[in-house]
Amino acid sequence: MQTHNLGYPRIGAKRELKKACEKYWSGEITQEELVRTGWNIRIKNWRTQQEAGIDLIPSNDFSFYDQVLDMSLALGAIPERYHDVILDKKNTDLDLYFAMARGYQNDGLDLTAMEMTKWFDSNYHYIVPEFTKNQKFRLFSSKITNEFLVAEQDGIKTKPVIIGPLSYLLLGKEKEPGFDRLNLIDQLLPVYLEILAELDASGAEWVQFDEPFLTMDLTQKAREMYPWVYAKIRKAFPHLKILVATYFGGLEENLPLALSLPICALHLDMVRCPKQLEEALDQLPENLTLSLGLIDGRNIWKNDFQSSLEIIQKAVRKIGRNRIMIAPSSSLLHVPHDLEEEKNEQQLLPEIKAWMAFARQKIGEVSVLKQLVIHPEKPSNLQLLLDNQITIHNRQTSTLIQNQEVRKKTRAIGNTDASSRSEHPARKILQQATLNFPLFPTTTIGSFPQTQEVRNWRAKRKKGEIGEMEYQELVKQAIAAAIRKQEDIGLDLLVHGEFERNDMVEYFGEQLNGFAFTQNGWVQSYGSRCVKPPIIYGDISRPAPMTVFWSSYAQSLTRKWVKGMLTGPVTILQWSFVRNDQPRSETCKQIALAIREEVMDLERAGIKIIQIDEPAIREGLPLKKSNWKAYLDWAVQAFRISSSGVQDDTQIHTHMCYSEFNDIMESIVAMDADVITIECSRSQMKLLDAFADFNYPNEIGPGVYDIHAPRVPSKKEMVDLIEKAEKVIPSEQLWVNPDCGLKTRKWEETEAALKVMVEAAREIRLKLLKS
Ligand code: THG
Ligand code: ZN
Repeated sequence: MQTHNLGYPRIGAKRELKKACEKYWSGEITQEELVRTGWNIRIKNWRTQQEAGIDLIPSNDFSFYDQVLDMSLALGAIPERYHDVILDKKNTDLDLYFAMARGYQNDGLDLTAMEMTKWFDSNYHYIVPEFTKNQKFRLFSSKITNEFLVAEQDGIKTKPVIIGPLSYLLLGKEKEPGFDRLNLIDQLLPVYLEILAELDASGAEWVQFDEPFLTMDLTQKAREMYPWVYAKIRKAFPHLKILVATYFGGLEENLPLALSLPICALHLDMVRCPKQLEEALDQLPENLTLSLGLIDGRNIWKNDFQSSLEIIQKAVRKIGRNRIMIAPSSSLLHVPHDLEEEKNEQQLLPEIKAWMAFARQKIGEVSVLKQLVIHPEKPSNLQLLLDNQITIHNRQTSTLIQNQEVRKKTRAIGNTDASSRSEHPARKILQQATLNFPLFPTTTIGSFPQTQEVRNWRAKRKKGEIGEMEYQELVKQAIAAAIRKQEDIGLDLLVHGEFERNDMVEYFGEQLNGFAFTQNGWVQSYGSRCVKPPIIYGDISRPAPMTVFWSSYAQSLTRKWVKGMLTGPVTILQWSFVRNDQPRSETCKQIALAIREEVMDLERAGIKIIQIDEPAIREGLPLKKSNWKAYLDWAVQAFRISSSGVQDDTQIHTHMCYSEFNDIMESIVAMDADVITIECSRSQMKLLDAFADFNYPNEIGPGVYDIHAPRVPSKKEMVDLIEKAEKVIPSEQLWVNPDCGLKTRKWEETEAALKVMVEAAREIRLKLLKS
């Protein structure tokens, strides 16, 4: 029985990679220094796993930005527009790589970044490969082999991890019409074989092919290609041991297909889909090894050894120890590095910390499970098992988890949404009477620039260098300045700017009961950007108002309306580590009730417009379509619970980004927000078609400019976009706003762009008057 790991976090235990990358980008360190930091992290990770006793340690799981982009570089899938970057002799392949990831402005070149999208149902984002009809591939970088060789010099024979050819094609998109990217397999496969030839020649024994698409709905064509592709690989390298890794779900109808592949081992996610074991064992061909993904790679709870052992024993009885591998369910990219970095007992109670495991602890668990199988009678092993059972029992029975009051409330609301509101047309009349907005009202999504200064205030307050009152005074000044700026710009609906918030989920979690926080629990979100997801360990309640103080202060400064800003229940759930002892829908309902209380307190305080953001509602969609309805039903219900306790003339807004709306339109309508603002400018209003096709009945603010770059668009560009929107949505339903929040921008560009946006709205109103 072998232990292995699918991937280790790569940002470094103290976010060393993030810091080095950002320093390199701003010219503070050399490329050599950045590259050295990269090797140090890799070597440290390999040694950590070796010391933990992992038999097969992954390599090529490291990346300077994103593992899918690494693959595009390895395969030479580099869109033509970036080729000029390396014409400049100062630039290396790494600079080319960063140009693809982040865009490149220099020496007359002005290249935008490649598109980025969500990695399955996680909060990680990857760079989408781009394919043309005549796409050529060639072996461009030797990163995969290099990592293997460096590890070998360090005495570790790793298992290189690469994205399987079919999942790689499926992750990408066609950049021109008239072809199917799957047909590129004939051009692609030879390059994969070259990579394998290099690895083979370097002495690699195992290679892991990630094929997460096997857990999704596949077309018949894709299903037919799988055996063909892996047969070619097998034929070219009969001695290489190929492990195909599937994760984030069960194989279900693709199980027979996966079991039929001519490979050495198949990895199954036993956390998301434990029930697939039975069928897999029944159908397992004689020469196939089964890798059991037992340790949750997507969450931070300790493994329940007893139940993992039961699964392993079941498999052992059927196929024997030698054909079993044990591992985490997925790459550990999605969990923080090391729980031992959490030293502050006020912040993370020791009782709760004892229930948790981060990446370093999880590979320890994999190793212990093996020991428990091999030497079950050894006293030290018995002790480990016993300790684990006690911890699991403590968590189940802890008084920290249960809040009867909350349970009573969620039971009472049942499957209703407790809505007391009229239909939207009636609400709209009442709202307009109170709010009195012009046509094409202008607003922003909520956040204004989080300058270094603002971040410093928070850091100083945390360290005790400034007191609570002093901090509040500083934030108040920032709010007052933002209100004045918005009035000067001439926006119709103002926001307070969210200067008091770190992250839109963390901020609310910190004020709710049932949430715990880490000091250093960083997880990569994209590139060098990280998030520190809160940990939902118990029943959720709201001990006190969370945003009323700041929103009312902002409203007191102006005669214009100021929006109250909240994060919605589905997004708080989706961007947290969630307790695994009850259904996610139940936890979401508890959050929804807490947000509902906040909404009603804001209303009582005189806030007439309240925005409840749900940017993550789409990424929470199950990977298989057959499970969508159940999710969408409870997700929509949660939003409605949070939003529908108010009077008809209180206006509810919501905001979503990164979303393709076509296949979830019905649910968006069912959310019944009075106004929805969406990201739209990068798609040139294409995303709006879904709303138009559906005759979306409520109001919409399609984003009229992209906030991801510092560029200030011209008035004409924005007018053109608004006119495009007007062609498909009646003007009485339209709002004018940027694509998303402005926290990552600087004030200078923000003010300039918003001024142009307000002028664009005025021009449209004039045109309407004249026509
Ligand atoms: N919060 C959370 N998840 C998210 C987003 C968010 N997922 C989707 C999207 N937004 C991802 N985007 C970002 C953008 C910026 C940052 C992180 C994710 C970011 N992080 C800081 C960093 O890495 O330097 C750290 C933030 C902090 O200091 O708390 O800038 O908005 N949960
Ligand atoms: Zn957004």
